[in-house]
Amino acid sequence: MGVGEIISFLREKPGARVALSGHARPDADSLGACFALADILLSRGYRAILPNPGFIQEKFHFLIRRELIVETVDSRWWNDQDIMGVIDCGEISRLPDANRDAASALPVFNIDHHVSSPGVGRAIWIESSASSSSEMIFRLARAAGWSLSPSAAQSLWTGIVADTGRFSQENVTPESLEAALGCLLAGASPVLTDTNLFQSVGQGERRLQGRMLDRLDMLAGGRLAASWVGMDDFREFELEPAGSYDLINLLRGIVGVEAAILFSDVGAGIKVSVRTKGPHDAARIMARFDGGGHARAAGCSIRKSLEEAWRLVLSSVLDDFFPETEAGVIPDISVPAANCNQTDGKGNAPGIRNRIRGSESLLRPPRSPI
Ligand SMILES: [Mn+2]
Repeated sequence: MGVGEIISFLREKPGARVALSGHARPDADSLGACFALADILLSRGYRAILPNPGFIQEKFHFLIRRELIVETVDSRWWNDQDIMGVIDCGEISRLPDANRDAASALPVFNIDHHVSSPGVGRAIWIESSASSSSEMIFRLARAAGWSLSPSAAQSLWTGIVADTGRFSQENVTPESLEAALGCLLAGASPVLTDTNLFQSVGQGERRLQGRMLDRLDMLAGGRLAASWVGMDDFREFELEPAGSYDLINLLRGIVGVEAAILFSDVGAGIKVSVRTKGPHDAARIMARFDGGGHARAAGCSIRKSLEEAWRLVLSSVLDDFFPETEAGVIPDISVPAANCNQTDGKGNAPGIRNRIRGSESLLRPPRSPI
C-alpha cells in the first residue's frame, strides 16, 4: 500500500478524532513527524492529539506543542477516539506501553520507514527508501494537496535532518532533499533545528560520552567498536536513561570501524544499538534478537544482564560480519553496570583500567556528579 491508501483512509473520516503515536523513547523524527501530522490534520478539521509520548529529551522541547499532548489517559478517553495513527513505528511492540491496547482496538493507519516493520492496522504505508517518517509526512501532505504551516515545516525539517545525519547518509536522495526544500520554503529555520539538536549538548551528556569512550573495546582487528553505559552513569550525570545521547556515532566515526555496537543498561533490560558501514546489515542481525531498524542503523532490547547481552550480541556480530576473524576473542565486561563507580582505592574505576590496557596515563579519577 502507499500514500494513496492513507489519504483515502483519512478522507473517509472527516473531522475524526485522531490519536497519533510514535514509538517509545521518541527521537527527533518520531516527534517531528507526529507533531507535524497533528498540525496538518488540525488544519484540515480533524481533532488530532498525541497520547502518552513518554519522556521527551530537552533538546527536542522546541518541537513540542503542549496543548497537543495528553498523558495518563483512561479507557473512557480512548473510547472517544475514532482512529489512531502509528507513525515512525511499524509494530505494536515498539509503541509506548500505554498506547498498545488502543492500537489493536481502533482503526489504525500506519506510516513508517523502517525496513523491518511488518506494519500495523488497516491502511499501511511503509517505505524503507524514505529517509525518515518526516519525509513521508511531507509527501503525504503534498499528495493530498494539504499545505504546511511554518511549525509543521520546522518539525519535518528536524526529522529529516536528524534521520539523514544532517544530510550525510545513504538515505539522502533527491526525494529527501525535495522534502527538505519544501520545508524550507514553508518556513523552517535550519538554525533553530541545529541550535537545539547539535549546539546544545548538556554537560552531563558530554561527560557520558567521555565515560562511554573510556570503555571502548576494539574487536575484529579494529573493524568492530563496542562500548556500554549503565544506570550508574545516568544517575551520576543526572540523565534520563530513556534519552538518546549521540553515543553510537562516536564509535562509528572511528577510522577503520565497519560496525559499532553500544549496550545501554536502561534499567528495564539492555538496549543494544548497532551502526554499520559497508556491506553489513544491522537490521538483519538485530532481527535475531527481536529488534529491527535499517541496514545502517538498528537496535534491540534484551532482557538479560549486561554481561550476557554483551557476550551474546558481540559473538553473533563477530560470527556474522567478520567470520574470517578469530572467534572467542570477546573481552569480558569485567564491571557490571551496578558497580561501575567502584574504584580500586587509587581512584581508578576497574572497568576503565581493564579497557585501556597499558595506557596508565589515560586513567582519570571518577568525576564528581554535576
Ligand atoms: Mn525515523
